[in-house]
Amino acid sequence: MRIARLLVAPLIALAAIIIVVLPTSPASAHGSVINPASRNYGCWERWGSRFQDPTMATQDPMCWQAWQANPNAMWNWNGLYRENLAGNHQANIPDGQLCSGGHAEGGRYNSMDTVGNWQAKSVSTSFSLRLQDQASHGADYIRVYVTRSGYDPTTQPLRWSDLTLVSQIGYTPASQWQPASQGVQIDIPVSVPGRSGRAMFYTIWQASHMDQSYYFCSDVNFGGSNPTNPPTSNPTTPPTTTPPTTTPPSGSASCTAAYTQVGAWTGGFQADVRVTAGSRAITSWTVTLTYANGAQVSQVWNGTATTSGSTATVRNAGYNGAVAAGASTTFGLLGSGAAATPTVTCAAT
Ligand SMILES: [Cu+2]
Repeated sequence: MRIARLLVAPLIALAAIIIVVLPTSPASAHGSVINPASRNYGCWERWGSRFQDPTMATQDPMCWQAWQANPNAMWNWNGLYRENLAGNHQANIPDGQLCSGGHAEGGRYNSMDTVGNWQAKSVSTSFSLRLQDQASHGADYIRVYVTRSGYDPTTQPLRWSDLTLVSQIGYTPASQWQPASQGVQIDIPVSVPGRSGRAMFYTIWQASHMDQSYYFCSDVNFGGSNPTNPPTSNPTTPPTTTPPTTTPPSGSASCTAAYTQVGAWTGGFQADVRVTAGSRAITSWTVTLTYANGAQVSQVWNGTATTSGSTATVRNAGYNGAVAAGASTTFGLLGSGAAATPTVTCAAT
């Protein structure tokens, strides 16, 4: 008896350690639209094994900003849900926040709302959308919406008014879904005749085990061809890897920064900033942005930011500080407040 207890206690401790050390696969419950992949499932699928690879910044910049914002949004690709909304999805999820489920899970998924050129799956105008339910929750209902013609997901935040319901299923317990490698999956036929070009599918999955509702943005390209991933043909040399010139420096290190707003919506905006080295190569840069109207920088990628009220100081990331004379690199940002053009300064070493 006593010997057994002595043996069991260390075993329990060891088991606890093992559980803590092995969180590599996504949390076991829940699910996602896996085809066409939801934004975070796609980023996890494409980059999960090399999420710190800086080539992602140029090959798949929307995934890059998402990984920079919060890697847990990808590791937990199956956890983008809200609870107890009683079916009032529109009332609880503001325009511009649809892809994060209205800042679900304390904001873990906010980067899903970032407007930009997310990788889009090429699909025909008639196909089946697949939802994987790892925990066999089943569905009270699943609703699939498509964005209206003319909506451009690369430049416009998603609003409820952009969506048209194109397919839905009613109460379907997990026993009626197909078996999957983990849990069950279901294919929902979708037909949108006449569509072409970029669009987004928005799927609401109301799970059956409790009032738990899931929200998925899937980027598609009707009739397009799928890029190989990562692109292997004709890679562009990212400015971040341009080696500094070896000619002796002339003059002092300097840089300029050009600010371009790339999207704006109620209460927020997105911008790119291009940093260009002066007449000699630089090894680091610091850009200061000040918004006179009180807007604030809330998120930065390809740089690290410190903010003080409406002033943000953005320093280069580890991989894009070195810029050859006359060459440039860019970083991106999300702001909160009304869009405005800030005063911009650039300093280099
Ligand atoms: Cu679940």
